[in-house]
Amino acid sequence: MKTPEDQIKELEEEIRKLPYHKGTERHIGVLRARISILKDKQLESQNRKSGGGGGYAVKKQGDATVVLVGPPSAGKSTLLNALTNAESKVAPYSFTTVSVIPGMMKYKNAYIQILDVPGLIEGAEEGKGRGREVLSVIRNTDLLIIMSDGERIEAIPRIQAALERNGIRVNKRPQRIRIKRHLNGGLTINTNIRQDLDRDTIKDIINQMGIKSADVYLEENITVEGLLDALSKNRVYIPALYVVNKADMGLPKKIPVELESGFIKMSADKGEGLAAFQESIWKALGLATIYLLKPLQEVNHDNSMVVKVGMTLKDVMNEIGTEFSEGKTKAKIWGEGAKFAGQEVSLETKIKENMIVRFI
Ligand SMILES: Nc1nc2c(ncn2[C@@H]2O[C@H](COP(=O)(O)OP(=O)(O)OP(=O)(O)O)[C@@H](O)[C@H]2O)c(=O)[nH]1
Ligand SMILES: [Mg+2]
Repeated sequence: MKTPEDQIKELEEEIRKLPYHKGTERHIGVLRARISILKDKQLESQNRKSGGGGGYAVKKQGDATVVLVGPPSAGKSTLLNALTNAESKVAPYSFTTVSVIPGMMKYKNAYIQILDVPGLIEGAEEGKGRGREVLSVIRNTDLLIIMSDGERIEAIPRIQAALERNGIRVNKRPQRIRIKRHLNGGLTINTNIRQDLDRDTIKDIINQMGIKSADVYLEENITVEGLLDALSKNRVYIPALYVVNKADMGLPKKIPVELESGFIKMSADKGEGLAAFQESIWKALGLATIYLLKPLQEVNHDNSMVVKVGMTLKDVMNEIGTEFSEGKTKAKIWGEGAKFAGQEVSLETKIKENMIVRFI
């Protein structure tokens, strides 16, 4: 019997041989759907094998979790030690770190957990070493730092590609596709937006993924990739920052396209660029600090709280103790976001970094 790996290889080979144009689009779409199903099955069985009791299971702690990945000797442990209380072994040879080392970074009242993981992602697909477990740690993080040095900058897109092959979408968002499944009635495709893909192609792909009856709403111009992602259970979407370490040794000569939108330079062992890096983490995680006042308290910065950008005052109220908010229906705000000191606002108001709030 053919293994799933063989089947995937055969299907990929078939796609490679086909020219891509309108006439083959539908057939290629179906083949890609079949590959997607096989890969999902692979991922599921690997996750089962590596799940439960693995030595890498690290409890998530703090306000958010960040994972450092990169090729061996990029300086991941050096960086972790510089930012946190951790003491991860640093050495001038590869694969020094062999398990997940957690550290806690305090920044602007927030506790951010940073995990230093072994440089095992490339090759993880072949089930090598404990790469599988590293991938499962990455799947559960809030932010990824992909780190290399100037000489090996191409390791960054290579690692990103390896993550993508494992269903981890880096710096992407899911396409806007909604699927309402039914027991019968066939497939209907609903959209107000011009689609590059034919309806028949879209229907064939959805059918191939095992959905025979559903109302499908396409709220943007979808791609085959986006559709397959929406139909798969295994996709995660993780924001990432790119870091080029060892800037003291020189910067890369050629910048890969993935990094054209920006990257962070630093020298972890000289402590250069670390403050800007911390601020980038804070922004990428969408964290903000607000200050809460008790009912009769004067304006002060005593009670800080770490929240997520985009939260409303009502969301904040639902997260805090009653001493600040019991029976309250509105709020007064000071500082950032307030038109004047003590402005009265509704609970639908969105928080801003450094806002001072009293519920009334
Ligand atoms: N020149 C220079 N060397 C650095 C810098 N940061 C780290 N190093 C050195 O690079 C080597 C590897 O650093 P580690 O922190 O052990 O690297 P790692 O990424 O944790 O490596 P593995 O655990 O093997 O994956 C050590 O000799 C560090 O002293 C830097 O900013 N500049
Ligand atoms: Mg290390």
